Amino acid sequence: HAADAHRTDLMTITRYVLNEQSRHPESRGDFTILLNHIVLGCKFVCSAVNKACGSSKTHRSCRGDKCSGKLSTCVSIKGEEQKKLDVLSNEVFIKALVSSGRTCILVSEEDEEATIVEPSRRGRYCVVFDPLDGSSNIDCGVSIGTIFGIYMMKDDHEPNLDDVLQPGKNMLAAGYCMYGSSCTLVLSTGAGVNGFTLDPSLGEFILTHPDIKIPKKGKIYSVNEGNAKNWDGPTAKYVEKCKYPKDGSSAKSLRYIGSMVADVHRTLLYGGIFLYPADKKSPSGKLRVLYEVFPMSFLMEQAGGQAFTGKQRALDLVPKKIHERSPIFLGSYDDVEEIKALYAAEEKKE
Ligand code: P6P
Repeated sequence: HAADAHRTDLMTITRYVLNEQSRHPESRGDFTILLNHIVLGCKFVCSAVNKACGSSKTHRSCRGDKCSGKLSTCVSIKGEEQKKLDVLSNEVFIKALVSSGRTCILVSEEDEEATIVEPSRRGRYCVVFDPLDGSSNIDCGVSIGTIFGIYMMKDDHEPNLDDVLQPGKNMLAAGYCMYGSSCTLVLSTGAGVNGFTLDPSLGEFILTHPDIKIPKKGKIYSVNEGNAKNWDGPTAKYVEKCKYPKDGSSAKSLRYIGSMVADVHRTLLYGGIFLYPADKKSPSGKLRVLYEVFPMSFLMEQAGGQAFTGKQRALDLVPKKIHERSPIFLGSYDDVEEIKALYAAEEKKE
């Protein structure tokens, strides 16, 4: 009957978080309420992203004549004027987070300024998020995703940017929701990493990947080789080592999707290393600290991997601006150790 029990003993993400909640008797269920609102946003975006569209004009609420043939620029929900999917996703998450009544400041990749929640709707949590990371890939069907991180406000004062300009190690939770062949939400609340898959018939995220641990060493490296001419010494040396290992081991495989959530999800499950280094063109790399680097680094550490900026442990970084960028090397513990050694050797030379 064990199998039956498994089938009928549905561990939904809400039940999982409630169980987690019992580890924090002082909390008043606020985190569960907050997470439920994030989950609601993910369900909405999953639905919007998965509507068949393009020139087939099969989009449920497509307005035919005005159809741009591109989902990324045509999501007309309830007759609203056509909105880019990432703009719409951002509005949905902002509204869901404010209506949770548990947040006080929000930082979104889509908004230049942080959102300070009006006093009557405020709670103690600060959420940093990219509502639809990798959205440039949507028209070719590549998996994209929402990435988020959650801080507690520093103290009971008027919320301000200091509440979100905290090192990533202060995050209480982080996660991503990947919109691909299935909708998978990967979450850590600081006690390991768990993956939940949306069961469309139930409209619930069900625990499908309990206690994810990243392999200690991997056979895959993931980087945009098109930037090779701009890399610094240690990155160039490391990638060379992946391709032409000197110790007789086999070369690593290159897998690069160009959508961070998809590349990180594969790295988490299969092992290996994901790199977005600094280069001559972008001395701070491309990826954003608060809502790309920190959440993914938090998850990697919680899964037994690590994350490095080229200078320090990624989660020790203290951001000065909400849209600040950083180079990032994250993944299997041993693989990141190797590139850390190359940067340390370079530093000794200087
Ligand atoms: P590049 C997508 O635009 C994104 O922000 C991440 O999702 C992805 O990892 C990265 O940029 C890809 O950047 O320069 O390799 O195209």
